[in-house]
Amino acid sequence: MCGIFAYLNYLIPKKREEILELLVNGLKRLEYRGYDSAGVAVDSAASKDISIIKKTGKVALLEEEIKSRSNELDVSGTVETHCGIAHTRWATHGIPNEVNSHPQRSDPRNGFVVVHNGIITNYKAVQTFLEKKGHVFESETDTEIIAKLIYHFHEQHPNYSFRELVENVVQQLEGAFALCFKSKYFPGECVATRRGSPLLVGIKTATRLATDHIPILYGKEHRPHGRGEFPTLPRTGSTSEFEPLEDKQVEYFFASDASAVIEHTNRVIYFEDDDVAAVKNGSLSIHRVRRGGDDPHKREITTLKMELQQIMKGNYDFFMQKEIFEQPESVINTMRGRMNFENGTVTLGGIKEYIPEIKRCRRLMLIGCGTSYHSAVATRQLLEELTELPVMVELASDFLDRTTPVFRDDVCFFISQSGETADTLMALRYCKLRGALIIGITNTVGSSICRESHCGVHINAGPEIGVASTKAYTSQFISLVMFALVMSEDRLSLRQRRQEIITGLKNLQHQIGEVLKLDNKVKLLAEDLYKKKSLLIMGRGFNFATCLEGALKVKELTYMHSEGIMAGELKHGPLALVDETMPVLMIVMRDPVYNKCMNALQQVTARSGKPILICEEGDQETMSYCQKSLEVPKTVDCLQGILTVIPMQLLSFHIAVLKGCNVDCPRNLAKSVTVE
Ligand code: G6Q
Ligand code: GLU
Repeated sequence: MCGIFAYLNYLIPKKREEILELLVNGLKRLEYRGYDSAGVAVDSAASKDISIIKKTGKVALLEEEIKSRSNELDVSGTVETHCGIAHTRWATHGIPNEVNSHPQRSDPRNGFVVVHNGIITNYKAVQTFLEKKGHVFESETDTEIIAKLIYHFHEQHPNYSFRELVENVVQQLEGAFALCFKSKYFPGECVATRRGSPLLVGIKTATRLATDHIPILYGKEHRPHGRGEFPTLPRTGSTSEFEPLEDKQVEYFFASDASAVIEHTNRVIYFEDDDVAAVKNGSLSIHRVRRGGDDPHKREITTLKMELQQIMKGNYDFFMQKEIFEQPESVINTMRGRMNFENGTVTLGGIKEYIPEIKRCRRLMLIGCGTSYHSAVATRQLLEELTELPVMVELASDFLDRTTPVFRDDVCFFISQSGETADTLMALRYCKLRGALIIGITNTVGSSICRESHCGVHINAGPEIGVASTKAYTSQFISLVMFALVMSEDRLSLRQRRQEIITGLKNLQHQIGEVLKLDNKVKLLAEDLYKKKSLLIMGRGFNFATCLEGALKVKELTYMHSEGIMAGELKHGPLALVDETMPVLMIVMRDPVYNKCMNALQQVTARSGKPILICEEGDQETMSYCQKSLEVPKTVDCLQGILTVIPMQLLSFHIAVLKGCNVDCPRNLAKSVTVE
């Protein structure tokens, strides 16, 4: 949800000013993840102490604060070896304010400072314990216990290394976390760890790295003993830290995701849950306390292919706008190497081996949140048609609330742009525990959902930075369509149907381009709508998901009430909302439910409603019922939702701009929802 960024330079002289700039820039790269406050901790100039600078609100405010304190921070001074940690917070415990911002500290002298992403569920018990020991808490966060607990262990075991102290701390923590620690007792060192929240490290050296992996060092099994006291782990002793480098000069960049690291290095290691990574004397080591059955012996260093420009705005004013207009390319990227339009075959490399098993399953379950859930709604009908299997579509949170029965012969899809959504991830673990086959559909290589799935499909939509999901939706949609095609490849009776879908996919890029040409027309509609209080969006069949997704876009971006209404439900309640003042948008395509949609249209106009229509290009007859319409090219019915959702993305975008809303970071929302 929030962002962690830490920078360690070893034997590379840097001005404090450069270090602070680097930390702030790292945070700027992570801004898109959503946050409410920010902070950094660096070595203080005058003494061995640590300076913490925190600010509620945007990173730019933190930057100003740092500038205003440049004398005190001695920004022109140079340090050869230094560790700085930084954070953007999205509050879960305690309101967004400076005291609650991170880094959190162990004591007024800043002995240990920590940044945290996630939630510690047992913080109350730890806090009570520490209060009894005389620790005085200053914030309302769950995080503060972490800083104080490490201090407590340090006082108990002054000989323990920084890494050993952190290992002891994480033994006591329940919940989800990614953590980065800094300490005045261990200058120039950094320790980072994760469980449930993402974290990686980028490594930069002047010469090539001497290795492509870091071995994992395992500690002894922890057997808790004692009451009331926190038992500590036996010392692992002076394990010789692995030295991966030929050249001792090195820089490390710890971050929640690669966007903050890529401008410095493309060599990264994604940490796994319970890895404790420590940098000491310029060397990185990765420890795990326990050795499980199939634990690997090393963590590979991955070379990232992502370019920085991919995550910048390009020629657009907003990331969301850029991402909407990227869809002709992103849909192609999703299909690249998978769709063979020449011979009409589809290959999904990531799940290929599992197809026979999937074909034998009892049912398909599609699970996700928000927009990702809508992509499941959008493709359910086609999946039912082409697989002839029962298909359940579930919101992850509700699925977990119901403790839904899941069986070994179920196939469960977890759809998530970020791959880190807590509810989706927990639903995944729930299903995995019950023996179901787990398929991840994500846009983030190396994300938790990716790693924990048995197999999966990367939607390859490229980084999506606008909080409102757009190109990820159309790519998720296409991924699921391709899956349906794979499942039906040997069905003679479906040959024609499959062929029309494959042709539809082939033409999509061009057709999306055509839909995007509606931009100006949509903008004019937005001018009519932006002062209204509400917008009802109606449709059914293959286009019902567009109504839900369109309404979600309008809500999140414009703060205007909007509702996606199943046209078949109109008479059962929503029709009461309709009068001459209520804005209504209706999707009416020449598909099998056309006549039913027309009935709904007439019910609306009979109540003096003046619906805006999204219909097929050139459908004069349907357009004659409405004053305003947007014509989109016709494609095969099951793909039409891709073309009808784009005007909705544009509409919500233009309304948001006209209302002066923050398009890329709508209030109260975050890109990656790593809490329940
Ligand atoms: C929509 C939002 C949101 C998102 C969910 C699920 O515009 O981005 O609804 O789709 O929070 O996120 P993931 O797809 O990353 O799991
Ligand atoms: N739970 C912590 C807090 O409220 C961290 C939240 C976050 O992930 O930013 O401070």
